[in-house]
Amino acid sequence: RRLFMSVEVERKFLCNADTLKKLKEIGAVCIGQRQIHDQYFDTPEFHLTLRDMWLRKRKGCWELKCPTAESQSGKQGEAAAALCTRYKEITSLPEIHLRVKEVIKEDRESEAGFSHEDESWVSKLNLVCFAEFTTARRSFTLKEEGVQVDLDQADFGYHVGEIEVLVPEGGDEQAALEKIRKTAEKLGLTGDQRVKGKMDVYLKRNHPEHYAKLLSEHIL
Ligand code: V4E
Repeated sequence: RRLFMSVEVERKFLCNADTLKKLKEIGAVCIGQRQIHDQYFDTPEFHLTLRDMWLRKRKGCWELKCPTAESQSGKQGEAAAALCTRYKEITSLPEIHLRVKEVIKEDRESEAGFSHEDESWVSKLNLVCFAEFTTARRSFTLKEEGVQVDLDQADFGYHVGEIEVLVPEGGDEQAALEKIRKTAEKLGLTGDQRVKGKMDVYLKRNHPEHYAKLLSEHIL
């Protein structure tokens, strides 16, 4: 299970016909395959995503991914770190609600009788679902401690891999970056280009206006 609030350090990569073979060669062990259905929410004015905040419902649970102080790893770091993203993952609903409300501000007056029991907070904050898709994910663990590789196939036809390390709050993010760098090297990843995530491809196709806004603000 995910920790209450951890930082996910991640590097995406393009899969090819060799990826599975390579994973086996370096001793990666498949730990499962599952379908993930995600619904992403934002206001019609994009209050959240324009701040690089990603609110989603996955398997009936709310999750919020938001930038850390040093989310853009590579800005001052080495080139390999520039290929990684770092996001705080929040899974406590009261904490999610607090952060979302903070951003959307109270143009929308205070809600008397607020409760997490039902989902009225979603509509009260004018949050609507802007993206919904299902991903078939195969996950692998590596000998390198704490490193997981996911191979994702989204239902809209995009295939992407991720090397990720979850760092508990206050943990060593530099060590995580180093583990990811080593794993990428073992997998023979050569490209020095950032690889697009599923959302990037989804929005470009389905919501070009939203996509253009995020591009112009350097969020995607
Ligand atoms: C953070 C983010 C988004 C939310 C989805 O994150 P992502 O890691 O792409 O999805 P997924 O399904 O792999 O989540 P996990 O199961 O690992 O928690 S959508 C866009 N972003 C920002 C972003 C970015 N700017 N650049 C890259 C390479 N990735 C994500």
